Amino acid sequence: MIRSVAATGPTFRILRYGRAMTARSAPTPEISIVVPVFNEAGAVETLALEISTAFAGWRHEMVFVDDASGDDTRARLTALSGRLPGLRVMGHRRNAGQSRAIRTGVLAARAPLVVTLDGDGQNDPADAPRLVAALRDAGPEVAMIAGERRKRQDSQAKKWASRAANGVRRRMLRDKAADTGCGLKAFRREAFLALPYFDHLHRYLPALMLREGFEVRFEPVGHRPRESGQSKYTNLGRLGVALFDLAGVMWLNARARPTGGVEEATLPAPPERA
Ligand SMILES: Nc1nc2c(ncn2[C@@H]2O[C@H](COP(=O)(O)OP(=O)(O)O)[C@@H](O)[C@H]2O)c(=O)[nH]1
Ligand SMILES: [Mg+2]
Repeated sequence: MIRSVAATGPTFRILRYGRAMTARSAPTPEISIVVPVFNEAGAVETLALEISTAFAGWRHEMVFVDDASGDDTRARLTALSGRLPGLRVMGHRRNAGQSRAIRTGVLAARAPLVVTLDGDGQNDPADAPRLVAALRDAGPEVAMIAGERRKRQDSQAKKWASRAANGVRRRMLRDKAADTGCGLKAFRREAFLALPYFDHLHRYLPALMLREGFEVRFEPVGHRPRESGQSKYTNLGRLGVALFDLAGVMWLNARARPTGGVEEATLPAPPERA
């Protein structure tokens, strides 16, 4: 008898909203812009319009992923989708975190290149096309161009905590990344989906890309103050999981066994038939 097992529960059911079907049936985009949002009702409309302006010259789609917000983030986005045909609004049934929301968006993305931005408007959408163009023009060995925030517009306590966390992570993982918390990153969809998934994965993308043998580049980007809503992370909460995750990524690296590059043999042409 065949026995089958399936994961059950809301994680595997994705809800589609608004004009998603219309955006999904449009011509294949060059770039998918993925934005994870959780209780960002005050920011999402302006952000979606700014992204649309920044990518006006590109065949693009925006995939906003609402992570079961308690406010009207999702309703505001769906209302906007009538005005922005490139906007797709997806949602989780329960809160699953920023990394899971990014993964949901990347899985849904139809373009081979993806760029992510924070949903609170702190990343400037005007910086995003530069990263995407650099990735498009780079060789296939470059899997990601990651933004590094210059002049961070956050509290002093957050800046210190972030500097310390980045310093420890960089020393332990040797990923050469100065600012993995920056939400602005352009990467190849295929490369991202080749990485092992875990909660808070988004802070370890450079290390995990290097682990798969890809090259990662960094590009300075701007940063803006949060104009609405509240930060979803506390320094103490972040520290707790950061140590746990760091140990996990060190284990992953220790078990990586790189190939040094994969080659495919050129086979001789088959003999011509008489
Ligand atoms: N989907 C999702 N996004 C989240 C969650 N927590 C934070 N975010 C998003 O991740 C981004 C960064 O979070 P934020 O609170 O601004 O972090 P900070 O800039 O470090 O203070 C924002 O777009 C948030 O909406 C979450 O649980 N789920
Ligand atoms: Mg923020």
